[in-house]
Amino acid sequence: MTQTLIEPDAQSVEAAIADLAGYVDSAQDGWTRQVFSDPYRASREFVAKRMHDAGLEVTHDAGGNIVGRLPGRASAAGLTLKSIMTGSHTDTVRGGGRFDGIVGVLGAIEAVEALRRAGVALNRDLYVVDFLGEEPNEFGISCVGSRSIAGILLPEHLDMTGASGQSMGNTLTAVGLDPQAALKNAWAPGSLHAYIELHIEQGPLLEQSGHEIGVVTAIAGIDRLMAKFIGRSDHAGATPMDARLDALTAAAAAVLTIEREGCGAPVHGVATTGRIESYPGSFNVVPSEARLWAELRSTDSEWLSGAKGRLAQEIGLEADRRGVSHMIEWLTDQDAVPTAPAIRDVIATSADRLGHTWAPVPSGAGHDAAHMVHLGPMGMIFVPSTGGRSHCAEEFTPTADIVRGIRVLAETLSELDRAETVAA
Ligand code: HGY
Ligand code: MN
Ligand code: MN
Repeated sequence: MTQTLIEPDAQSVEAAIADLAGYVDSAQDGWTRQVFSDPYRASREFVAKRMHDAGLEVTHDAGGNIVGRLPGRASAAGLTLKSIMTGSHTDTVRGGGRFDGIVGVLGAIEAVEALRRAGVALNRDLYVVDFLGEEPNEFGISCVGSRSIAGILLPEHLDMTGASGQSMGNTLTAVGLDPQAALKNAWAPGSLHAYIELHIEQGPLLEQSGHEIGVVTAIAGIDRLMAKFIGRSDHAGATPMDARLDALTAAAAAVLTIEREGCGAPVHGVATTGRIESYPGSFNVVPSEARLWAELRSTDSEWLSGAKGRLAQEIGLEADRRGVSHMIEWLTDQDAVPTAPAIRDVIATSADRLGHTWAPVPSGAGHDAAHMVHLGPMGMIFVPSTGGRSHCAEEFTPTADIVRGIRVLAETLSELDRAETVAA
C-alpha cells in the first residue's frame, strides 16, 4: 500500500486541458482535432513537451504514437522487469469535446508528476502513450496507433481508401510515417506487466448512480457496416408510388431496422446509423442509389454476432420488397473485451483507500485499451461525464472529478508496480 499521499496538481491539469483545447480546427464545431489534420499535428508537439517536462524520455514510434518512458529502479539497476503502460488519445471526432482521450493522456502525465512529488519511485519502467488516431478516420479505421503497437494493424488497413480517394497508407506517408514500419511496430504479446487507461465515461451511468469512479468491466465489441441500395431513377411527379424502385426508402427502412435491433438488446447493446447519402439528390427524381454507414455495439459478443445476421436478413427482405438491390460491406469488427479482474480489484481497493466511491461499469465506447489486451492484462478507470454527454461540444468533466481519477490512476500504478505478477 502506498503510504504517502499522491496528490495531482488540479490547476496544472486544468491549464493543460485548456491549452490542448487551443489546438482545434476553428472551421468545425466543438473542439475538433481530427487525426492527420494540421491542428492535430501541431498539438502533438505540445503533448511531447508536456511528457518531456514531466521527466519522461520521449520518442515517436513507427506507429505515429508519442511514447514517454519513465525508467524504473529495476532497469537502473540493470534488472529486467515487465513494464507498465498507461495512456489514451488526443485526436477527436468532428465536433467533439475537450476530454475524450485527453484526460487519459494529460492525466497520466500528471500522475507521473504526482508520483515524483510524493517520492514514489516505481520498480518497473512506466510508459505513457498518446496513441495515434483512436477515432475512426475517413478510411473507417480506428485505433491506428494502438493497433500498430498491438501488432494488429494490417496491410489491408493501409489499402483502405477514403472519400478523398487517398489510401490510408499514402496518408500515413504524407504525414511523415513509413506505413511498412507501422506494420512492424508490434510489442511482443504478453510483454506488458499491465495496461491501465483513465478515460471519461461518455455516458450517464456514474452521474446517475452518484459514484465518483467507474471500474470498467468490459469494453464493447463494435461491428461497422456500409450498406448500398440500387434502385432506379424516375420522374418523381409522373411515376406512380407502386411503380418505383426507390433506393432511399429502402435505406430509410434499413435505418429503422438498425434502430429496432439496438433497442432489442437484452443486456448492453446499441445500434446507430451515423450517415446516409442518396443519388442524385434532387427533389424531382426518385433516388436510384443510397448508402448508409452504421455500427452495432455490445459487451455481449453473442448478441452482437446474432444481431449482424438478423440485420443482414431484415435489410435484405425490405430491399427485395421494394424491388431494390442491395449489398452490405462489414467494415471493421472489434470483439468485446473484458478487463482483467485482478486490475479491477486494484482499482477498486485504490479508490476505497482514497475514500472515493466507485461502481463497476461497462464501456459502450471503444478504446485503445481494447487492443492493449494483446500485450498484457488490461484495466480502465472512468470518471463521470456531465449529463452523460460526449462526442459533442458540450462534453464536460469537472477538474475535481478528473483529479480523483488521476489520484486513483497513480495509486493503481503504484500498486500494480509492486505486484509480482498480474493475472490477465
Ligand atoms: O467510438 C468510440 O467509441 C470511441 O470514442 N472512439
Ligand atoms: Mn471518442
Ligand atoms: Mn476515447
